[in-house]
Amino acid sequence: MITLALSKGRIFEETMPLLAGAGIEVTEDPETSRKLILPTTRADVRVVLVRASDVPTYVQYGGADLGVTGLDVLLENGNQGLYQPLDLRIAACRLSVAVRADYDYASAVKQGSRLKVATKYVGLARDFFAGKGVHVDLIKLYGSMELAPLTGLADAIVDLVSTGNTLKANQLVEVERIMDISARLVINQAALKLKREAIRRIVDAFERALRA
Ligand code: PRT
Ligand code: MG
Repeated sequence: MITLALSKGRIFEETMPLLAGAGIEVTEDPETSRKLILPTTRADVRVVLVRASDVPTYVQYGGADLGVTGLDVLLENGNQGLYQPLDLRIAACRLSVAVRADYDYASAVKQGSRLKVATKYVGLARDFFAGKGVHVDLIKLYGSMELAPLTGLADAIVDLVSTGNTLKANQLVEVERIMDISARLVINQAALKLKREAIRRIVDAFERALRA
């Protein structure tokens, strides 16, 4: 049995077309089903649904053989012991700094002001601002980062942006692009050895789908 860890939402939806090429289709809709283990059209492959930030943990400790997770999650939470053979180029976005449209970020940076930055990505934000020599007070949030500058909780946020619509709807502007993000295939090292053939077939299917 091969167990693939996915998170509901964009990762699940954008992974499905890549699996279809291997004849793997999930036979239940994760949005309506309450099951956390979903069967597929291949008797030897199942999907487990976990929180996006839990995918690397499941794969690292063998709760799943492989998984699909954002580069943001891998870089922020560590990726020890995970084999990462493929950039799947799905769930694409960028990690950016955003501020209120009326906040003069460039001047604040130039003057050496201490910035209050709210983010879920404390590690990535710390590295980024340290690299620029900007002093920051980091405020850890678990969601709705966009609210922080609007309420005075922070001067800036570090968050993922894809269309930019969420920023726009909240009168925020993107002032720096930290890095491009996409989803990666991750594989448990032991599974790679013990279930080599079965995993190889799935990786091949992903590769074919990427080339197509
Ligand atoms: O939602 P939950 O708390 O369970 O977990 P999650 O937010 O980590 O999961 P999910 O499914 O939202 O995201 C999974 C992965 O998708 C992330 O780890 C990223 O690698 C990737 N991804 C791609 C995104 C986005 N695009 C994205 N736009 N993740 C989140 N967003 C959010 C962003 O945080 C912001 O709030 O969407 C909003 C901005 O979108 P636009 O289109 O308005 O710019
Ligand atoms: Mg989300």
